[in-house]
Amino acid sequence: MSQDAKEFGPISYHTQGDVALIGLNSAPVNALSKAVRIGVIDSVNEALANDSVSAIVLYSKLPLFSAGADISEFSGGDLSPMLPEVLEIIEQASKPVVAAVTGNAFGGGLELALACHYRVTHSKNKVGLPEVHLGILPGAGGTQRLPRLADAKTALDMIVTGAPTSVVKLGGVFDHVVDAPEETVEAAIEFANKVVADKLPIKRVCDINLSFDEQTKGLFTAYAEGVAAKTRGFFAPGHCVKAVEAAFTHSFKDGLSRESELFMECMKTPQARAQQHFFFAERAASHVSGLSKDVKPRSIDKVGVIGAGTMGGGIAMNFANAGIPVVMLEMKQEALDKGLALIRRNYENSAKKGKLTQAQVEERMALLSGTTDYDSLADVDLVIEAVFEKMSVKKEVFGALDKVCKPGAILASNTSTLDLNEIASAVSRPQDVIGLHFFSPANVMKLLEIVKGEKTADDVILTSMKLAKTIRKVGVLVGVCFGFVGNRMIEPYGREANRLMLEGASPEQVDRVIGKFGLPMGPFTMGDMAGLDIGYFVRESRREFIAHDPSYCVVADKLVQQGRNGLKSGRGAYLYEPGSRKPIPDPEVIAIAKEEAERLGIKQREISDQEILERCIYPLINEGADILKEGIAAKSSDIDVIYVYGYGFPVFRGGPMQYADEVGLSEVRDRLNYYKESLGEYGKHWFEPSDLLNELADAGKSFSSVK
Ligand code: 3H9
Repeated sequence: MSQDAKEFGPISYHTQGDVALIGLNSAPVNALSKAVRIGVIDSVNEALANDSVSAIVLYSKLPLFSAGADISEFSGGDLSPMLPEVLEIIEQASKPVVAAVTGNAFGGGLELALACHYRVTHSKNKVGLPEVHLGILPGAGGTQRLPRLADAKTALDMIVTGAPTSVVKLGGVFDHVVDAPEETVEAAIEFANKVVADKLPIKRVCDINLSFDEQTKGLFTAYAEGVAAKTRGFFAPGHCVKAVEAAFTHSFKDGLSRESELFMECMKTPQARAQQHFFFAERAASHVSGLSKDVKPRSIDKVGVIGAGTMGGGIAMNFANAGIPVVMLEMKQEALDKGLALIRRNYENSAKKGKLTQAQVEERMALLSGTTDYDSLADVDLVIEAVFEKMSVKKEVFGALDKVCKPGAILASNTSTLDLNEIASAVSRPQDVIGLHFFSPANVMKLLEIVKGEKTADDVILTSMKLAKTIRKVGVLVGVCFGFVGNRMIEPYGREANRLMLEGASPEQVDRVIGKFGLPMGPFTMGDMAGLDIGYFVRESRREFIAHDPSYCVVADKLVQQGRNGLKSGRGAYLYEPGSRKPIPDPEVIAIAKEEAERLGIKQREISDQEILERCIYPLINEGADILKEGIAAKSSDIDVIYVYGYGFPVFRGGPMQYADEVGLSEVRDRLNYYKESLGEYGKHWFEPSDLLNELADAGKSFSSVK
């Protein structure tokens, strides 16, 4: 290290020969915070002022080059110097600046590299402009500089999808690509020395001119149309296309202004707030407070799954995908064979789509074995039961596991509604019992609700949270109550959808309103897909809690009693042509609703879309408030993660609790009170605002303020 080594905040500076080395060193991910921006300017100025320095290399001292702008700064404050100013200083520097892109460069991190005069990286690296996932667009020149180095289509793809891209596919962007990550900095220094020795020009991306020929024009028109269809409901993708187009239609300087204008338009939207909230929500879910510091996770090298049906099979696939052997238990060999054959079919389908090679299919199948004998579970580290949702059945299974599983094995239930503490009472080691609630299809859905029982040990919780990451799920820790977080909140949503049908709304009107709000499907289509008999079965087990409301899901009950179990029987809330999943409105269902409404003395009327939305979504939020107050969820953002990843709640609304914060809690509370008054006895019973909602609304606070 040279004598002149210095630190400018989180930026390190030293020289090696004629080259000044500027190292980004802001753990964990080199987010370009105000301190980093100031440090970069100061160190560049230091190098420019030193006559013995002839070139600059900008590199990272961390594995990542940079994760881009510091997202936590987006909520405000004095942000000067802004990132575009920093990049302007670098681009206009009078000495050549080489970026040594040692690791991933995302968002502002890639924009920083694009503002340098040359870029060196290694062939295993990936870079990207993921701003669109935060509801914004690259706002530090990324939309103007990237198309000047890559072609228009590549730039559009990267900016509109936000997907990380291998540097190998970005020939025009990088000037030199080495094989190994650890060679990158040395190669960049060599490159800088060569630029100086060979008197190569300072290559400023801003000097490149682009032309907007007919072919490019056509590309943008087609792209804009495609994006509108593919990203329905999202605001930022369309703006991304407009910003990239400006690189072709404007001068560099004007293009930057246009980018900045479009960036600010995005930044001001509720969607940007929602998506940025969600970015942190997802990460915060993995931080579980209250666990003892010394706690260590247990190792999970072999897993048992009880039940080889659709759920059990899906669960098993997660572990096989992560390279963990699984033994699946069924009572009958035939059911076991069927389950394993179904898994094979799933993998073969992925292979047909090119997502897996045939060798990978075989590797994964080799990790899966079957048994009809509980004794085969003696050596597993974790066992997950996915059997029939009935307490007596679950307790019997846990009793059997208690006898055969080794000490320290984690005994998990995939129950979606039942009392985990009661299940744990069936074993002599309740500290090893936890709920691992997968969502269907279990090999696809990202959510894992991790249910902590009264006696669950800290290391069992920690192991489960870590395991979620291993199998590429987002684990959220919740407490025990009927339906836990997700299904408990979906109950009032389904109840209101059904009641609205009695009051005169059609299933297709309700589904249209919910679809427009952004969920992938409305409650009636969802019910038909899941099977109406499933909801009926849950209601049967809870008749005592709903007996006071004679209107409770009566139409759904009637449909099931008539054998209309949904998609699988070709008839549910809708009709289905054989082999088709397209719901067809059925006047018979409307007639049943009318008949039931008359019987119950409910006057049918025209119902506005706004009422449908509020009556489905606000009671769900109200239930979330109770869940938060009771500590079933530790924080409102955990509920949001559960809803986005488990129920398809639109990420551009940030989840139900963030949506409520955005609407304003006093507004949500007022509307609940309105329905409480206007819907008679029904309203009085179901629309009472939760205590927490009242408290927060009175104090002008949000759910996110509850810590
Ligand atoms: C942008 O650049 C805008 C510009 O175009 C224009 C500006 C004018 N900021 O994900 P991890 C935190 S927008 C602040 O668990 P991994 C994260 O919250 C930015 N914090 O690690 C977590 O904190 P905690 C565009 C950030 O290894 C910790 O770092 N860039 C940022 O699994 C570790 O994160 C992006 O959208 C940030 N930019 O994944 C990239 N990034 O430990 C966003 C991370 O307290 N970042 N943190 O929970 C990522 O995609 C991933 O973090 C990354 C690493 C792949 C980089």
